[in-house]
Amino acid sequence: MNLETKPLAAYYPDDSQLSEYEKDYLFDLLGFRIIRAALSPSQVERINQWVDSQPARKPGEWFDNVEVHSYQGHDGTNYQNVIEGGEIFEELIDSPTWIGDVRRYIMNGFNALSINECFLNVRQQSGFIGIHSGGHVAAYPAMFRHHTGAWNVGQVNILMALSDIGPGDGATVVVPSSHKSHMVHPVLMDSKHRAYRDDFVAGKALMAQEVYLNKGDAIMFTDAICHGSAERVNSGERRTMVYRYSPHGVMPRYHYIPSVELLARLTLERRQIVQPVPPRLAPGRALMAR
Ligand SMILES: O=C(O)CCC(=O)C(=O)O
Ligand SMILES: [Fe+2]
Repeated sequence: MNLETKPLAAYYPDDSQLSEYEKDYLFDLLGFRIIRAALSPSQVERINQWVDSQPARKPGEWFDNVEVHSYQGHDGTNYQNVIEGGEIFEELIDSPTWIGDVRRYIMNGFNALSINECFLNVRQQSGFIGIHSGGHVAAYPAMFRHHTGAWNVGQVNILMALSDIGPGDGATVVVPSSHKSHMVHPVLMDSKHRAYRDDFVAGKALMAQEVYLNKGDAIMFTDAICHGSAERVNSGERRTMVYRYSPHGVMPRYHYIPSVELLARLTLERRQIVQPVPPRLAPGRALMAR
C-alpha cells in the first residue's frame, strides 16, 4: 500500500514536561523520543556557518579528516567523521543533553560507549532516504532489550535538526513501536535483506509518521525502529546531523581512526567515546591504512 505521509500523531507529548521515568517509558514503548532544543541557538549557528563555508565538494573528497560521502546519491551529501571538523562538533560528543540517557540505554551506565558513525547531511529538493530497519533485523545495532530498569540497546541515534523541518521539507519518518515488531514491514518484504529499500520513499510507507522539528531539536531513536524520511518537495535544503552511539564492541561503520590532533584536543571523557579501545603496538610498528 502506498500512502501519503502523515505527521506524527498528536499523542506525542512535550519531552520537557515529562519525568525521567516517563521519558524512559516513551523510548521503550515507541522506540524514539523527541528532544526539543537539544542544541542551543548558538550551537546551531556555529554548525551552519561551518556548512556555509564549505565549497562544493564531491563524494570521495577529504578535507581535515572529514570525508564527503553519500549513501545512495538521492539522500544528499554527508560530511562523514564530522567530529574532526572543529570544536563545535567535539563538544557535542558528550552533550549533557543526551549522553547520560544514551549511556544508560546502551550499557546501563557502564563506560563502554563508542561513536559508531557521525555525519552532517545536506539534502536538496526531491531528496529522501528509503525505508529501512525494524525489530526483525538480527544485527547488533538493531538490538533493543529492556528488562525493567536494565537496558541493552545496540545503537542509539541522535538526529539533530540544523534547519526547521516541517511539511514538505523531507522530515524523518518513524513507524512508532516497530522496533518491537517481529514482522517485516510490508514494503521491506521485497528487499534483498528485508532491511532497506533505497527505492521506496519511507514517508509513503504504511504507518510512517513525519517528525517535525525546529532547528536545534533532536530525535533520539533506536536503530531498530523502522524509519527513513519523506521526500523533500520544498526548495532549499534540509540540514541534519546524526551521532550514532553503540557499545564499543560494535565495529565503527566507516572505520575512521581518530587523528592524533583530535585525540590531543579531546577531554578524557570524549576520548573514551571516540577511541574506547586505544591501539597497542609493539615498539617500531605503525598502523597501516587501506
Ligand atoms: O535522513 C533521515 O531523516 C533519516 C536518517 C536515518 O535513517 C538515520 O539517521 O538512521
Ligand atoms: Fe537510518
